[in-house]
Amino acid sequence: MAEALIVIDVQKDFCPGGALAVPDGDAIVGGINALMADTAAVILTQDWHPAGHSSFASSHEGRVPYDVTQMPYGDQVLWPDHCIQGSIGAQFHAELHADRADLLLRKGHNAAIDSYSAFFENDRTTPTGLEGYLRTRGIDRLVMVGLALDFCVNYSAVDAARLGFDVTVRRDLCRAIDLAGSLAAALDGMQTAGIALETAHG
Ligand code: VGL
Ligand code: ZN
Repeated sequence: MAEALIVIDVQKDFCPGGALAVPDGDAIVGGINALMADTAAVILTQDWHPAGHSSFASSHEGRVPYDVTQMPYGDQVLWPDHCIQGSIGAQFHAELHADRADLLLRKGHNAAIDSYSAFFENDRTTPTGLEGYLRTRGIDRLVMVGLALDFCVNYSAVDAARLGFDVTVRRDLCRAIDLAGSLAAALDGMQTAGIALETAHG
């Protein structure tokens, strides 16, 4: 069985100067390029929201970014408008070697449900199709890197572990938003899920 590298949401809007900038988000690009050059199977995910997406604070009267609201599927943080389909902010970081990828997986295109995870939308049941893609390629081990460690990387890693993949998160190739303790909670949750948190591989 084989290993894949999953590069989560290394997009302009999540880097300094972007709409939902993760502190130091661009500092990981060089390391990710090096790791991509070293891994046989590479998948990039791309947050890809329609304008007016339900995860945007601007879609909710009287709400501001980083408020938490109740959705039919549970709590949802309301974000600044970000990664709108076709926008500059939705593009991969200019220095990311995106040409190296076998698969680009877009997520968050359903206006009614956010999708942090590369595997399921935030209802934790609507699949993106990535599980089937990996299994049919005979991939059972995943290394994850990218943005943001406490949201999309965390959800993707926990879902992957739940699906039975062997998951390693390269912490040094991730950066976090860290909203109201979200980083500590994410690290805790990933550890509990049996995910290996490493700062170097191999
Ligand atoms: C993300 C918040 C909203 C992420 C995506 O990539 O971690 N965070 N959309
Ligand atoms: Zn998003």
